[in-house]
Amino acid sequence: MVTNVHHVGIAVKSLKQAYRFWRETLGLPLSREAEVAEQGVRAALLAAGTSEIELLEPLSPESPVGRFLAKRGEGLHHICFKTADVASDLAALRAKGVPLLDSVPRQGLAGLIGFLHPKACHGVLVELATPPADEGHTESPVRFKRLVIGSPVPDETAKTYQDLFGLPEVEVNGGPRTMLGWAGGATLLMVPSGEPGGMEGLVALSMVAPDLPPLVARLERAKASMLIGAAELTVEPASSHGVHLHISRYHFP
Ligand code: CMX
Repeated sequence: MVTNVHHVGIAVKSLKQAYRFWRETLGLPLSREAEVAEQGVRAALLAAGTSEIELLEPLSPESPVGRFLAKRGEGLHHICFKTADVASDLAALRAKGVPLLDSVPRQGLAGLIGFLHPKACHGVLVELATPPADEGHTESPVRFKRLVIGSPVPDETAKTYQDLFGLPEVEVNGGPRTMLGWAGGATLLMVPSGEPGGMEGLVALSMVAPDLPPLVARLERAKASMLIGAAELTVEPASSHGVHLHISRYHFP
């Protein structure tokens, strides 16, 4: 039913501050920015390969993102899957008894959207979006690759995502992990929550930068805390608005 990861939402205190890292340092181009008053946010979509990163600044501490920041601080907030017909997908999920926050679609920054309740997806907030037909594609120097989800029961979690969204399984090298998504494209990796130190839900974002040296130079100029390897780097959450961020030259593994 879903055809790609449309975007990954990140809750931030201030869009202006977050732009310094996500736009200026990583180089992700701004697709659009707008206030979504009904959601209590000012949101910005930044191009990241065939998916996007959505930065969310709360308009008030009482809004859903304001409460999220107060409770958990800045960081990964939700995942949004692209679908051709959000209205019929929400109706099908409702008919299956899946807990929804929106039973009919409404207008969001990503197009027509609807949220499932986090309890539908093992504590992860999932959005479905049908973007406008004229949504363009902007090239970006760093691309979305994978989202890592920590779960005490990774197999069960993967099964839920397969059942609800029809996500195909991508083969990985054994172990207690399951990867779902599109071979060569966006994927979700379900790992036992013990691996990321007991963290459950959205725990890390993995991206690809085929031309790594200029990115490393920009990160160094921005004084980002990071570990640098030969073909990859890991940015500390303190430098990337609460996100455990891994960037590699290669799409695989
Ligand atoms: N991901 C996972 N769980 C979340 C969450 C998130 N982003 N936000 C809140 N929760 C969890 C809380 O941790 C809490 O869990 P526990 O009961 O285990 O402690 C539970 O949901 C209730 O949290 P709360 O702060 O007491 O309740 P809220 O009133 O904030 O309700 C939720 C939570 C998910 C229903 C609400 O945040 C919501 O409606 N979100 C959807 C809309 C949204 O996030 N809009 C912003 C995005 C805009 C856009 O993309 O257009």
